[in-house]
Amino acid sequence: MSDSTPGGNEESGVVIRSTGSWYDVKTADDIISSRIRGKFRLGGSDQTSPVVVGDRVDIRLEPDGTGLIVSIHDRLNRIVRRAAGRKVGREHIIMANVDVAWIVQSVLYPKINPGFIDRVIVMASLYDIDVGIIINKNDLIEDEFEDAIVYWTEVYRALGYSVLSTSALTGEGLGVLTSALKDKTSAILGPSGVGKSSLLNVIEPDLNLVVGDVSMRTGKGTHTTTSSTLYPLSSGGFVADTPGLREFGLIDLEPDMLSHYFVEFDRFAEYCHYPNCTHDHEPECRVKEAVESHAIYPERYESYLNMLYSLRQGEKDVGR
Ligand SMILES: Nc1nc2c(ncn2[C@@H]2O[C@H](COP(=O)(O)OP(=O)(O)O)[C@@H](O)[C@H]2O)c(=O)[nH]1
Ligand SMILES: [Mg+2]
Ligand SMILES: [Zn+2]
Repeated sequence: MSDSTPGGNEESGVVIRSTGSWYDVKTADDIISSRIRGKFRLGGSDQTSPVVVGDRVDIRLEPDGTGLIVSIHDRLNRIVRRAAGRKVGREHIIMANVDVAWIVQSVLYPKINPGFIDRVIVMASLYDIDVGIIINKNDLIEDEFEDAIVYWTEVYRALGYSVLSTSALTGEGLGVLTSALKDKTSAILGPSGVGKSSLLNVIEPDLNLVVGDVSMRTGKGTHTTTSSTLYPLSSGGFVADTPGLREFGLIDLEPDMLSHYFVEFDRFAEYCHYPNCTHDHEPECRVKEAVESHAIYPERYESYLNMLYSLRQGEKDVGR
């Protein structure tokens, strides 16, 4: 993708913020406000923006101190979802070059949504991005739903994902999260209101991110973070606060391939009668048998079917 190598007045850096027409590029010792060269486009791709947060770029330094992005390095991976609204069918890249995707959920306001977790896990696995789960607002746990929180924690731990129990209010679990973020590039993903910005404010107080109210009527957060931004961490590494994702539409995935991204299905799927079994209606399906015998969590199977059906319909109505 590079059409030039950094020379005398060129430097390489990472895009840490995008405002639409300007991009903040962090170089070795500066942050340079940069534009994109007029005709410069990523070859033939169908994206909402050619340069995204996390991209490694080469910039040419202009006499006025701004930069001109002249090339984008190949992306290792990306976090992408099907764009919602009028741009349905197009992809919306949330961030590029991610080491770990942390899925944030909360105990209450809004309550935990395993369907969302499963969708992000599938997307991240598709691009070989490690996944962790944060269940925030653990200060709000009360007897009546404690069992549910314990249950979901067990489900995802049993699948091999780390699950952190945190509170931005009391600071619980934040030492573990801080160590997990060190020296990595991490994306913090989740719906509005779960406490993404609040968690980052505790970990890195200088960030002063705006924290939103949660509507008492709908239990949903307000969208205060409108685009992804990468923040350098004082202990090393970068973390991205991302806009609240109400829905997470899958893209780049054929329905037949979906079950490969449900890690616990694999060891049963290889014995299904039909080699291309989708574990839906087919007879002699070992995955369905495993669900019946509780060797696979029924909620994960339900989530799988929801995703399978929406992928088959081309995700016309993106699941929550
Ligand atoms: N009780 C409690 N409230 C929290 C916690 N974390 C965030 N909140 C509140 O949840 C609301 C949304 O927080 P915010 O950080 O803006 O969420 P974001 O939309 O995910 O970035 C705010 O009113 C926060 O004060 C927590 O751990 N416990
Ligand atoms: Mg926020
Ligand atoms: Zn099957």
